[in-house]
Formats: sequence, structure tokens, C-alpha cells
Amino acid sequence: MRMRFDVLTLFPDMFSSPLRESILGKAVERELIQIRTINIRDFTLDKHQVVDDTPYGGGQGMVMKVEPIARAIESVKSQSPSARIIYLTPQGKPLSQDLARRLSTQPHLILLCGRYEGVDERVKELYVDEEISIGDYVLTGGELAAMVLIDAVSRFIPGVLGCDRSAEEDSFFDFLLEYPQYTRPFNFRGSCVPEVLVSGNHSAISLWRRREALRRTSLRRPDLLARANLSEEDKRLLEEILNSSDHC
Ligand code: 4FV
Repeated sequence: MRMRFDVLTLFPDMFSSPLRESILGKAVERELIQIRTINIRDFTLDKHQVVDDTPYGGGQGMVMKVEPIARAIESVKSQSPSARIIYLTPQGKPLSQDLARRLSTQPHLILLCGRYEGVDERVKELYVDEEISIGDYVLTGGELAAMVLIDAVSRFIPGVLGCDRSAEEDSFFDFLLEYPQYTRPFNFRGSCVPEVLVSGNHSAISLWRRREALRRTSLRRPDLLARANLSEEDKRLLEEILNSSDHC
């Protein structure tokens, strides 16, 4: 087992199908990753299994109670004290390819999914190691964010993407967006694949791809370009692109 994900949630069934399909499903079958869901409601002691309550100080919505979450976390940590606890929240640090790569070096992650207005602050003070956000918008729950994180992190586990593929070649690998991709047919309703891609000239192909990655990044995500470690040739290509008419 290369990596374990324990997901603390009020809706464990949400994880059944998305994580059983395709690449992730195969990675679970091949025991490259293990994904276990733990229902926080199973750690309530009252007959009504109450997991939320009204916020102190008033205000809208409900807050998840600390006790059931504390019992759930302690039950997992008792088996695996070194597991790292991550709370998915819009207040967290943004999930990125770099952060996903770093998380993939952890053998065991516990992912806490919030609902309602979120969890009691003492859960974060007492248990949470890291707060992570998948984006500046508000979801109905942290479950989908946890699935996104599991997907992005699992791609770095050797063998998950298949033997010839590694997440190291992806978009954002060096903060550049990916170049345009084409496959058969060569001519679709008069729209043809760029000639260079069928030239067999591999250095010309990689130069074209680098130029297109730089063009696309400078157009769509100049913020990324500022963080990319550009070679002298990249800077020359960017000059060309910025001075060329077809930059716009
Ligand atoms: C979220 C995000 C997110 C906030 C209130 C769950 C919701 C509800 N998680 N990245 N964006 N969480 O919107 O991670 O409890």
C-alpha cells in the first residue's frame, strides 16, 4: 500500500462511485492507494445522533459539533498516530500541483469534510494539521473537495498513471499550461492538424509545443508565467510571441 486516505464525512456514500471508476478505481484495485470513509455520525453517543448545533453568538446556519469529530479522529489516530489531518475549507491554502506533489509523499492522510457552516473552531485548534481549499467558491460540503484532492495527489503515486506516464510531465509541472493536443483525423471539416506535428521532426515538435505552452500561458495565466522558471530560449520565444501579430 503506497498511500492511505481516511475520509471523515457525514455522507460516505458520496465516495462510492467517483473513486471506483477509471484510473483511481484501478489504483485501489491494485492496492496502490487505499480510500476508507468514516461516518462522523457513528461517533455520536446520543440516540438522535446529533452532529450539529446552532452557532454561539447567533447567526445563520448550523455548526458541526466538536465531540463526534474528536472521537472519529482519535479512533483513526489510535491506529495511525503519524497520519496527517487535513480540513477542506475555503479558508485553506490553495490546492496546487506543487502542494499535491508534496502531499503525495505522506503515507497516510485523514481528510475532514465539513458541512453546514463548517466545524467548531476547536477541531482546527486541537487536531487539524493543514487547511486546504480547492478554490474561491463555496460548496455545500467538503466531500467533493476531498475527492479532488485524492485525485490530484494519487496521480503522483508511482504506477497510478500507468508505467509510461508520470504526473511530472503535466500542466503546471513548471507553471506552464499544456500545449494544444491533436489526434486523428488529420483533417476535420477542413480544420487540419499543424503540419509540424506530422513532420516526424521531434526537435521541431518540442519547440512548437514549448512555444504554444508559453503563448497560452502568457495569454490565459500571466500570473503563472511570473512564477515559471524560464530558460533563455523560453525568453527568446516569448519575445517572438509578444512581438508577433498572431499573439492576440
Ligand atoms: C471548500 C472549498 C468548501 C464550506 C462550507 C463546505 C464548504 C461547507 N472546501 N475548498 N472551496 N467547503 O467550499 O474546500 O461546510
